[in-house]
Amino acid sequence: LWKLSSSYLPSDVPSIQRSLVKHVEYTLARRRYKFDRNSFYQATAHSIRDRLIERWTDTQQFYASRDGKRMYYLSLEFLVGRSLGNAVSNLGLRGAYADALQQLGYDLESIVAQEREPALGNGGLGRLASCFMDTLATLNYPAWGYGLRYKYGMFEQRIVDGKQVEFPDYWLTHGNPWEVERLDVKYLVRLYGQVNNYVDERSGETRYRWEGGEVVVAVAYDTPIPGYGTYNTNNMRLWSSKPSHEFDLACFNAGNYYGAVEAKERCESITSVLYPSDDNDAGKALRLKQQFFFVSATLQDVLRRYKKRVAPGRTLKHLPEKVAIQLNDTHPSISIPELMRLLLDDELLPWDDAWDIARMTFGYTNHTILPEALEKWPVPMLTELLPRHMQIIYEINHRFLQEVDAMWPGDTQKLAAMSIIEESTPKMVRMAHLAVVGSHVVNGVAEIHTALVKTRLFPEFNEMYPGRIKNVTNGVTPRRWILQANPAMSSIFTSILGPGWVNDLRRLETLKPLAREPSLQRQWTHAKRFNKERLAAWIKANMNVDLMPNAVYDMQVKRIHEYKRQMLNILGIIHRYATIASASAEQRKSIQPRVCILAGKAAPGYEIAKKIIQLACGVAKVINNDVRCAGRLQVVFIPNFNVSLAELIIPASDVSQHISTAGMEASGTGNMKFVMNGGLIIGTLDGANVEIARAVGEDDVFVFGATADEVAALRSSMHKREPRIDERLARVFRMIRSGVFGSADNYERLLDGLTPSKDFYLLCHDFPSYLDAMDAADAAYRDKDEWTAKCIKAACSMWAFSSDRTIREYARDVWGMEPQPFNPPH
Ligand code: DL6
Repeated sequence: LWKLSSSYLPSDVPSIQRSLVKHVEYTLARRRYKFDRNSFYQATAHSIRDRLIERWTDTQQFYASRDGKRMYYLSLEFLVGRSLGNAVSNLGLRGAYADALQQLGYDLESIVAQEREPALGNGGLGRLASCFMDTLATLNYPAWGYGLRYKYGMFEQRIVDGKQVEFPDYWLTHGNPWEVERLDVKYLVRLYGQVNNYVDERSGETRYRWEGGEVVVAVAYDTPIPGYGTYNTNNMRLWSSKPSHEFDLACFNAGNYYGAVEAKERCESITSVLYPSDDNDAGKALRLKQQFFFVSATLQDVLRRYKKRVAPGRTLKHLPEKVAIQLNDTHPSISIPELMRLLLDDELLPWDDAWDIARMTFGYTNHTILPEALEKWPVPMLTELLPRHMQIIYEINHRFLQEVDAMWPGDTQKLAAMSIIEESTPKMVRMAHLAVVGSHVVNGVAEIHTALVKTRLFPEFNEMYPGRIKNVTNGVTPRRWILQANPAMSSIFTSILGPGWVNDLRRLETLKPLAREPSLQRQWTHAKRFNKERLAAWIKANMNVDLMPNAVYDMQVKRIHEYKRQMLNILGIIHRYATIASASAEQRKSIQPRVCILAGKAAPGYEIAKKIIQLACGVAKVINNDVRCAGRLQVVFIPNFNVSLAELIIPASDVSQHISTAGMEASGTGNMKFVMNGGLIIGTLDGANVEIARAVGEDDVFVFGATADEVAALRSSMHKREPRIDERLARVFRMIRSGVFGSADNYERLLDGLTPSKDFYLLCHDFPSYLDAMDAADAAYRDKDEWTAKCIKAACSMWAFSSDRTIREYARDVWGMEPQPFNPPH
C-alpha cells in the first residue's frame, strides 16, 4: 500500500487542472460542458483537500510513532472562516492554483469567495481557537482541536427597517468539502439515569456505576488543519449527535410512529444549533447537554488513543506526561468530573490518583471577569442530567473545602466565597471555581485581565494556590490576518524581507527605521488605498452606498455589548454631525472627512444591544441623506459581520475603536488585527490595548478614559455624583430625544441608563476625553507623511501579538509540549 501511494500528488499547473476537471466530472458528477463557478469552487476544494489529506494522515501516523506529548484544545466554538484561501496559501499553492484556474477561465479570488463560511462561534473566543489551530500546525505541535459540529451556526443578521432580524444559518446546504465523516469513530454518551453502587470484589471498596437514562451517539467529523510552510497537518474533530438506534422500535411497533421519530430528533437536536450569546447560556438544559455530550465523547476518544500506545510500565498515572487538555473557558469544564468518573468508575483508580491525574492534565483559560458571564448550573438540573457528576462535584468540593478550612481555620466567609457550590435557592454549581480547583494552570488572556483575575475574580484562590494563575496574552494568526486578508501590504513586506516574515513577525521590526522613506511610504499609501477601494466596491455592490475615497476610515466592528460601548461611538458621531450641521459652508471645509463603519451582531435576547444597532442605523440614514454632510461624514452599519467580512474591512481602516469601559474587555483581538494591518487605534487602557500601546509607543495610540482603578472608584461613588453632564453630550441627548433619528420612544431605554448617577459603563464620564482622542486622531491624520510613518512603525511592532508567540508560551508554561516537525520520506 505504501508503495502504491508513496509520493505526494503533483502540484504543477497541468496536474492541478487535471485534478480540477476530474473532480467536476467524478466527485460532483457534472457533465464536462456544464461547469459553473460553484462547481469550480467545489472541485478546487476537493483538489486541495486531496493534497491536504495525504499530509494529514501522514502527520497523524508520524505523531503516533513519536509518542510525544499531545495537546487537546477543547472549545465549544471554532470560528473557522473560509478554508479554501487559507489552505492554498498554507500549502504554498496559491500561485499554481491561480494559474490553473485562470487558464480555465476562472479567477482564484472569486472562486474563494464562493465558499460559505462555517460560523461555529460567537466572536473573540471562537476566533481565537481557530487562530490557535493555525499556529499549532504551523509550529509543528502535535495538537488537536475538539468541538461540536452545529448544523446551524451563528445566525445570519439582516437589517430590516433599521433593526436586526435573525435568520438561521444552515451552512451545510451545499455540503462541506473540508470535513471527513468518520462513521467508524463513535462513542456512546449517557444522559439522565441513576447511580448504583456495588462492592468491588477485589478491593472490597464501594464503587459506583451510572446506568439507565438515555444514550446518544457521538459521531466524529474531522477537518485537516494545515500549517504554513510545513508538512504538519493537524486535526479538528467535531462531534455530531445521532440516536443510538434509528427508531425506538417498541414505540414504533406499538403504533406510536411520531413518538419514535421524536426520540430520534431529541438526540439530533443536541448538536443542532450554536447558542448565539457570547456571555452565558447557563440555565438552558440543552446547552448543558451540549457541553456534556462534547466532553464525554472527547475524553473517551483521548483515553482510547492514549491507551492504544502500550509502553513498558505505562499506566493511566502517566496520562499528564502524554496528554494536556486545555479548557477554552468554563464551557467544557464538566470535563473535570467526567474524567474523574471515567478514572474512578471505569478504570477503578483510587480517588487521590484520579484527582492528581485530572488536575495535572487540565489547564483552564478564563476569557471574562464579567459576573453575568460566569457559568453556574442549578444543582437540580445537573443532578437530573448527570447524577454521577453531581456526586463527584460534591466530593471534589468537600475535599477542597477541607483544604480551605486548613488554610483559614473557622473562616466561614472564605468557605462560602470559595465553595464550588453556591448556597443559593436553588443551589448552583460555580463552574469557574470547579475549573480553578481542577486545573494545574489557570490563565488570563492579557496582562491587565490576568491581574484582575488574580485580584478581583479569584483573590482567595490566588492566595491559596500561588503561581497557579498565569498570564498568556492572546494573539492572532498572521497567515489569515495579514497574508490572506491583506495581499497588498503583504507583498510590500515580501518584496523587502522575503517570505519568511509570515512565520516570524519580528522581522518586520527591521522596516521601522524605513518608515519615513518616500518609496516605502508610497507603496504603503497605495496598499491602503487599494484596500479602501476594495471595501468601498463591496459596500457599493451590497449596500448601494458610495463611500468617499479620501476620508478617514474609522471602524468599530465586534459583538454589540454595552461594555464595548458602541453607544459611545454613536454619541460621538452625532456630536460630529451636530458640529457639521451648525457650521458655515466655509467652516465645514476644514472638518476632516470621515467614514464611520460599524458592524456586529447582538445576541437575539439582548434588547439593549439591538436598540444600539437600531440607533446606529437611524443615525446613518439621517447623516447619509443630509447634504450638509456630503464630503464630510458618512455612516455605514454593515450587516452580518463575520470572518470573511472582517478580512475585507480590517485592512481598509485608518483608525479603529476599542473603547470598552476599562477593566471589562478581557483582551480583544480585533485591536491586534487592525494595527497589524496598518491602522491606528483609539482605545481605553483595557485588555490588550495596554500591551499594544506599550509595543507601538503611547504616542501612536489615541488613549482616553478612566483607567480600571478609576472605574472602580467612580462606580462606588456614582450615587453621589452631580447630575451635570458635558454640554456637548447634553446636545446629543436632546437630538436623540427630539426624534431626529426615529421615534424617541425607541431609544428611551438607551438614554435612561445615561445619567451620571446610573452611568455604569461610564459613557458620560469618558465622553469629553473620548472627543479629545478623536480630535487628536484627526489632527494627526492631517500630516499624511507622519501618519503613514506612524502606521508603518505600529504595524511593524506587532510581533508579540502573533498567536505564534502565544502558543509558544502555552507550550512552555502550561502544556510542557515540544514541536514535532514532520518531513515526509521522498
Ligand atoms: O480571549 C478571547 C476573547 C477576548 O479577546 C475578549 O476580550 C473576550 O470578551 C472574549 N470572551 C468571551 C466571553 N466568553 N465567555 N465566557 O467571548 O474572549
